[in-house]
Amino acid sequence: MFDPFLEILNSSIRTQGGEAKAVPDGLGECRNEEKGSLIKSWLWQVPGFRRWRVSRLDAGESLQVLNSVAYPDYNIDQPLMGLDLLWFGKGQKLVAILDFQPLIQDQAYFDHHLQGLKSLQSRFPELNSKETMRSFDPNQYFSPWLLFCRGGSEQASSFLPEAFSAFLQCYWELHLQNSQQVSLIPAAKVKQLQIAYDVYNAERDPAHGLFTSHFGKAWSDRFLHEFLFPASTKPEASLPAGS
Ligand code: BLA
Repeated sequence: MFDPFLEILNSSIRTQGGEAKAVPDGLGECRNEEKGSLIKSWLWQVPGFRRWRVSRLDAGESLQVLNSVAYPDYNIDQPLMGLDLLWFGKGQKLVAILDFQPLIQDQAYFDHHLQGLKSLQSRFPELNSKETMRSFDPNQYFSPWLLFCRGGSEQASSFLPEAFSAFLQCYWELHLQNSQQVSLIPAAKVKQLQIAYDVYNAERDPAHGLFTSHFGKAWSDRFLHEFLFPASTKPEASLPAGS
């Protein structure tokens, strides 16, 4: 269901000079024949970004996911680009989250980086739902104007395609602006904050159970710590032996 979105994302990355990079061994693709599920991931080298990852989970009618995070270079203090589109076939439920994920929760930083996103939120009121978050803290790494909706299939086909393209366009514009000016947050601090993002998200990621049920614990642990959030602590380093 999200293949057109994946196509738009990958081709927009290419247009910006993105080049595909190797995904760590064994993590680029994993299949569960019994469940008919396949997860595929891509890594991109994009000018101005130190890392851009994309993953797509296709479990047929039952589950579809498109997930991506872009980490700007450390000398650019702009928010990370985060998107998570999910379709659960059983309940015919769409969950769509598109955000410029701020490094810090600070009004001046918001004013500087989030004007575009703010106007997108008013352009697409359907994505303005004041949903409560169950796993995450909305005040950590989410912006006040994140585009968020829980809905059904009509939402996925009506406004979401247009909102998705507009969102990407807006993020590229922000990136262009930021590439031409000096960051307010020093690079060493940006690095620290991006690492903290990975640590926080590896702890909270609501997808880990889902990955485990499809692809097993060993693969899912590696995927979480080596691909999704590589700056997070490796599980063997943080857990007591034997746990
Ligand atoms: C929620 N994301 C979820 C859920 C799942 C995933 C299973 C719970 C669904 C629900 O709330 O009904 C799935 N997350 C994934 C998958 C990957 C992943 C498959 O990382 C990886 C391939 N999540 C992100 C990013 C954002 C994000 C980048 O990975 C930011 C835009 C947001 N996901 C996000 C939010 C929720 C969510 C806000 C709702 C969680 C909550 O209610 O607290």
